[in-house]
Amino acid sequence: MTIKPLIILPDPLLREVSTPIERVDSDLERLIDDMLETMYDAPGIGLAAVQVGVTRRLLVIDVSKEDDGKQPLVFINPEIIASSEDRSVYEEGCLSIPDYYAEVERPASVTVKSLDRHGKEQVTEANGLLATCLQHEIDHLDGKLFIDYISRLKREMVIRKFTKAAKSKAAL
Ligand code: GNR
Ligand code: NI
Repeated sequence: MTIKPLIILPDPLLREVSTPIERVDSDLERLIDDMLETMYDAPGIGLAAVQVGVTRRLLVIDVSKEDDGKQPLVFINPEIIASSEDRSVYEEGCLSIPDYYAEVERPASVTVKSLDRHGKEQVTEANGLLATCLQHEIDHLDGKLFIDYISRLKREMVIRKFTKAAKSKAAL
């Protein structure tokens, strides 16, 4: 297994719409394992394939507490088929926007249809942190970031800061 480098803001890849996965084969299995290793190493509670440079509709999540051991979840071609009317607010962060956090309001519960790592259809009813994380990750597959939900002023400040950081890094 391999820890892959993370794609960081303002990389335009983060704004691409990822394409559906057509075959669950051994190459995909390897990508899933690399994504899980990359997520645990970061550490993060979720990771979309685009964050390791692969614009495919695949994400991994683990929202378990440390004491309960690892509980990796894999979602291939995930689709939100139902969302609750009631909302919840979480302080979100993103491995592609390191060290920036902001509160985001989203549906408190969602139902997600996807394929599991064996290509079998699964339906997941999520609430709490898992519901927020699933929505955050599925947004990535559509080129959307959590900073799209904050004020334009704050968003532009964050983008400017990361653009400057990328430029000074490139100049080295
Ligand atoms: O590690 C992560 N934590 C997190 C916290 C609140 C809401 C969403 C997330 S996802 C994030 C990892 C990440 O960037 N996934 O795309
Ligand atoms: Ni993210």
